[in-house]
Amino acid sequence: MSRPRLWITRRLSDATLERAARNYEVVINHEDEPGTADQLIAASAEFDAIIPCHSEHFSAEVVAQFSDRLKIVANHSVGVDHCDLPALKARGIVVTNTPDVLSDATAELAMLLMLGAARNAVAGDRIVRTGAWDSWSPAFMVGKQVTGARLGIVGMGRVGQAFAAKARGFDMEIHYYNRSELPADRAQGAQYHANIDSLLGVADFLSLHCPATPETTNLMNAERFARLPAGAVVVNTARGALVDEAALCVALDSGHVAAAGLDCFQVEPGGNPAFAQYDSVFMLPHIGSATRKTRDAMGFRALDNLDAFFAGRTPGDLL
Ligand code: 8YV
Repeated sequence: MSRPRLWITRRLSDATLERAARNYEVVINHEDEPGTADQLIAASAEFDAIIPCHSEHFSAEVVAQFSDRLKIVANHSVGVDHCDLPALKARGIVVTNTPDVLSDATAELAMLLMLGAARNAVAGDRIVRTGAWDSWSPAFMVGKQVTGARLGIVGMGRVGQAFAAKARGFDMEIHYYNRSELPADRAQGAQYHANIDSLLGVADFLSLHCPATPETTNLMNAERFARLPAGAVVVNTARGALVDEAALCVALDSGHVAAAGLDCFQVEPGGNPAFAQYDSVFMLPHIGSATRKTRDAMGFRALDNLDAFFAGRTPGDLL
């Protein structure tokens, strides 16, 4: 039997590409540019499977133009807000993602952003790097202490729990809002809030770990920023859609939000140039899961899902 034809839309890790080539007839997008709507539509006629990233958009409009050949979209991401799942399902196309394997890497980056935002990483790095550091005083670059502070986590799924585990190392008092309360063995002492407004009231540090859905779009708006304790620090490693960026600027201007650590933006790539004026905003370019170990694990997880599908089994991460 001929091997299934697989399109890999971006340059995945070498180990992933080597493994994929052993079992599939693979075409790799070596240019590493995001796949366009036209490319996706054309690929649906030429390939049995696609491994995309969050940079390829499977909108209902695109999926409606697919041919019948494409059988599975095995995402190389945990987030699937770039996929119209009902539209793909209606076409009989199987969709999978890569949960678990990126939780630690993303939680590490959330910790980096939280610490960097709280402790003047942007201004501190610049003043040393540019040779402008010419004085010192006890009042110089005084930040907000993380150790022992109250942390509010929105979305206590796999990444939220991994971040809580790391925050326990800083003796933080952990609170969370989630659709449902976690069993005690997974909550590990974190205090549940049945509604987000209750959580915001205690969140000296707030970290977002929920998916982007129509319900969570602009979850953090002007009203919700105002509910945070004065001087709160906000961290987002989930999706840019969760934050009303204009409202965050207003909250930063007033000082009500003291600082923010952002890996995700409403517009990607590119981010929001309005944040450049704030030394209190520590930014990274959507690299939460970008470690060598995690990239291999994400690629292998996507291939595990493909292998199961083509062996006639249900993929482990079927959505
Ligand atoms: C990835 C992510 O870098 O998995 C996700 O949802 O946002 C990131 O970890 C990206 O999606 C890779 O395709």
